[in-house]
Amino acid sequence: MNVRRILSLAQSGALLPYALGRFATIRRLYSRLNGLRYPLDRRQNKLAINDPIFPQVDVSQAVQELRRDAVAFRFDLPAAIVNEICTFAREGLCKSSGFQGHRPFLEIESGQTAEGQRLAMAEVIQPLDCAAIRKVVESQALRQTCMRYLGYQPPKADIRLFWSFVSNLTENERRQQFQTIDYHVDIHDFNFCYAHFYLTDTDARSGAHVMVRGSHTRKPLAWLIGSARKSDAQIAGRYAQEDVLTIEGPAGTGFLEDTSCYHKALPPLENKRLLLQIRYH
Ligand SMILES: O=C(O)CCC(=O)C(=O)O
Repeated sequence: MNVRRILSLAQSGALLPYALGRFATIRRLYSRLNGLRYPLDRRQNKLAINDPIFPQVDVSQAVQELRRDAVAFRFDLPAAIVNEICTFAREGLCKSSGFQGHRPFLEIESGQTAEGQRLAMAEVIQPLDCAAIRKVVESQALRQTCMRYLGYQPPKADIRLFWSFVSNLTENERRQQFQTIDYHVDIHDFNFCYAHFYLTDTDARSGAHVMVRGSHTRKPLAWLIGSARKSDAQIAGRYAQEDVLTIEGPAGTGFLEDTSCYHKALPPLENKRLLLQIRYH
């Protein structure tokens, strides 16, 4: 890591989590301390959760799956919510590292600006202006699962709604636009739990998310120090093929993930992807 990156992490207050958040013991300790500040509401454990968005979710089972695999499935969104978010995203303004300011999605939906700048991604601004997104963020099934997994009521939820475009950008050009096409672990905070929702049909040719099951707790000691990124060859040499999951699914497919596991995004080759990402921490 270069000096500029260290300084920018220090300025944003993320240096300590970057250095220490990768150690499971530190994360556990942080959870304990946060549990005092934002205590679990244990009465809620006993109440049946009647979540209108995720009636299918069994919170205890989801927590177990997160602990074991770093991923819990079945958080699929109803079609009405998917449609509302898609309409919002199509009508919205976007920001991107590929242009200054904001542009309507409809001007860049081809993955290129009018000036010919090719785009890896564009983020829809002010996602909380969408009522359907607010409902998802506040969903009890989602919050309860994250809360029980983390051991405290997560005080923050960061929301990103973003398009990943089909384009012939090189891998390096994608990296320059901050597309996470390399395996990495997230270490911007001590502890976190992510919810991901595909809003477009997604498969390996349209930007699927790839993760290594169980790698949140199974990392070689040497990998805990230094770069958070790993190459495909390093991952293939370390983890069983059957633990590398390419998560495909129709629009609405949702899953929770402890992104201290190794994960990455595949660059879309045939269709663009719209993803809603919520980081509870
Ligand atoms: O876009 C994706 O599927 C992955 C996103 C990711 O890797 C991240 O936000 O850390």
